[in-house]
Amino acid sequence: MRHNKETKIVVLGAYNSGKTTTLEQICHNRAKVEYNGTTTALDYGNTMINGKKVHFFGTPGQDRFRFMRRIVSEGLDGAILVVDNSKGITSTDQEILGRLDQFNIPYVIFANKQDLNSDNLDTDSDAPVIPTIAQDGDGVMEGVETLLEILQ
Ligand SMILES: Nc1nc2c(ncn2[C@@H]2O[C@H](COP(=O)(O)OP(=O)(O)O)[C@@H](O)[C@H]2O)c(=O)[nH]1
Ligand SMILES: [Mg+2]
Repeated sequence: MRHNKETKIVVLGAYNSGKTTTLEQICHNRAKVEYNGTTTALDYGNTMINGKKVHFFGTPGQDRFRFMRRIVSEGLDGAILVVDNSKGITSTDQEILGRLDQFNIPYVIFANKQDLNSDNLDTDSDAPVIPTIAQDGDGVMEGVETLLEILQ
């Protein structure tokens, strides 16, 4: 039951890119399902931004949980693709980018782990690329605000 003042954002990306860490930086109210420190089913959190409630859903990166990405991505307003900048765009990221573009879903790309590699991220996407260090919170809220501006 979603109120129309509420926004649903999905955090996507390859395994270990920093999705859960990003969500932890954004959200004050959180829930997650983990096994041995790895997201198995989903991450969820919400927060108020400029008087609006924004819901964030994280997804597992492993291929065996691909079906969860589809369920979690139902009815989304926008997406954040979290890329490990020390690895660049992986095949999982490429597949996600293809889907986002195909369905015209507004999104931003977080070029995460800038502390490990601060080179420009090489991508053929037109979406804004925001450099982040999720574990320190660097760039994260700026990136969320960039996405929310695109959604308006
Ligand atoms: N060096 C570095 N490590 C990070 C950064 N963000 C996340 N990590 C680490 O990367 C690992 C995977 O992060 P996690 O958020 O669990 O990734 P997920 O699988 O995408 O949810 C963890 O050990 C994090 O502490 C970052 O900006 N820099
Ligand atoms: Mg995770």
